[in-house]
Amino acid sequence: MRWNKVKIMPFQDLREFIGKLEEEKQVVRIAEEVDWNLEVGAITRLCDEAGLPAPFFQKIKGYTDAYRILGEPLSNHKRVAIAMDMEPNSSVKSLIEEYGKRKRMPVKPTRRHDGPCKEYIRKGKEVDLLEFPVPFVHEGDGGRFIGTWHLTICKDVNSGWVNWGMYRHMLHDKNTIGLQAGPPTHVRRILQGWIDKGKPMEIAIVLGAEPVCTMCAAAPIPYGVSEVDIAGGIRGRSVELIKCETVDLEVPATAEIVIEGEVALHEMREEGPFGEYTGYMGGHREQRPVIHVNAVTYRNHPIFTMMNEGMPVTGTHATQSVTRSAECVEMLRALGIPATAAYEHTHGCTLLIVVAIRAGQARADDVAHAIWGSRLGVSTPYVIVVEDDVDPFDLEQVLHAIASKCHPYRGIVRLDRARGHALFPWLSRYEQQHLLGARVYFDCTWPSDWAPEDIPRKCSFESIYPSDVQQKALDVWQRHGFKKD
Ligand SMILES: Cc1cc2nc3c(=O)[nH]c(=O)nc-3n(C[C@H](O)[C@H](O)[C@H](O)COP(=O)(O)O)c2cc1C
Ligand SMILES: [Mn+2]
Repeated sequence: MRWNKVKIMPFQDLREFIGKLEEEKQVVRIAEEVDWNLEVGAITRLCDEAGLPAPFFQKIKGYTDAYRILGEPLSNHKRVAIAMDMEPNSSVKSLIEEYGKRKRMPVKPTRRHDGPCKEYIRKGKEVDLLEFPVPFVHEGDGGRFIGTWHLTICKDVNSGWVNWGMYRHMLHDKNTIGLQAGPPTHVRRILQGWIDKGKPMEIAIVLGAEPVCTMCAAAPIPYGVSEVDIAGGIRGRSVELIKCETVDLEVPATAEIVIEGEVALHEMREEGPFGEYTGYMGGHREQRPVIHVNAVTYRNHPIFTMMNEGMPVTGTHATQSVTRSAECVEMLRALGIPATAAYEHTHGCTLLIVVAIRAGQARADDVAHAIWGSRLGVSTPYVIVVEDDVDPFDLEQVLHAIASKCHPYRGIVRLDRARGHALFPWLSRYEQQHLLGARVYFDCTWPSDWAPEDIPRKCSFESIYPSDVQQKALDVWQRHGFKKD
């Protein structure tokens, strides 16, 4: 199979990736003029709702055709597979396995002194973010959003470790933007370190990096582990970095747009809400940190990237379902828990994960608590644990396991007073503000104290008939023109 080939051919930049998407009919150039105010949003939302190619807008109202927008770059598993140089029709299971395999071989970045992201440099008073066609995405958003599909880069002020993440950025005006990032995120912890030292935090926001970098920025990688090295591993080649102009940070050299700035020390501004990854408007309008922009650098004819979150939630979760499922299996196995597979279904919108474990060799409570104790688990309050006769990717099998193996009282274990998240839709406003959440796991494993003969035997073709009888049945059906796949 093509994706088992040893050599990966990574994309050097977003433009090469768009070229490949064009070959695979996964992008459509939209030549007619569209308005950044809601029209770009409506077209991108329909793209996710109807499973359409990524819209590549060539002409935005009020802007020359030098400024373009690419919507939904990685909003289905086909485009994720293409980004990873895999067969476009690869199953999500194989994407997860391949991501897991490649991330075990991280590759350190290399440095460049010159790169396309420096074709235009605007500093100080020359900075005008309204130069870019920043979209007003959903009716009801708190403003135009400049950061919806990007990398946010900052550095731990004490250790020098560099973090890549993705946190929404609302545009306030021509040189200030917002930051919305809850306590589980690394930027939040790093920002606290700078505040404790009394220094404004340096930050860089990158739009239109080569696609794997952006995917890895949003992956739940532990504190202290470098997302840039993981991105190098997934690409099979180092990421090329270049120094920023005004902050002591480095960014991918082939990026389309780089925004450099500082998070003001004692200044907050109203930010939000925004149509969110849960499929609802989220993040009430509240006082949130402010970034003062010192410089913007960009390529000739820059391509602004964006992701329209909403319901159905397939867009954002095309990448999240891959990276988070792979991270979960790796984390459980590192703890000695024999997880055979895990899948964070796209419509669980990162709140729900299904984990399969070897029957009789692990306990559901260990699985749930390991997940909740990890970087991944803070945003995943629903855990469903099945045994390895159930395929966690198959929702019908998972539903059957819940109905047939999970005791309605003892099998559903609830935890009150667990950490919540400001964007969990089922929390009250007060609970969202104070991060007062709850968690639950569904134990769909047979109780360990049941005698083997008391465990109900599954009554399926493969489990109930001897192999010679199975073969006979297959032969009979085949002679009648039917095949079991
Ligand atoms: C499209 C998209 C938008 C996101 N927006 C936010 C956000 O606004 N705030 C936030 O805290 N996390 C957001 N996330 C999730 C974080 O990127 C994710 O938790 C990531 O692990 C953060 O990186 P970190 O672990 O290095 O902090 C978003 C993810 C995606 C894919
Ligand atoms: Mn991180």
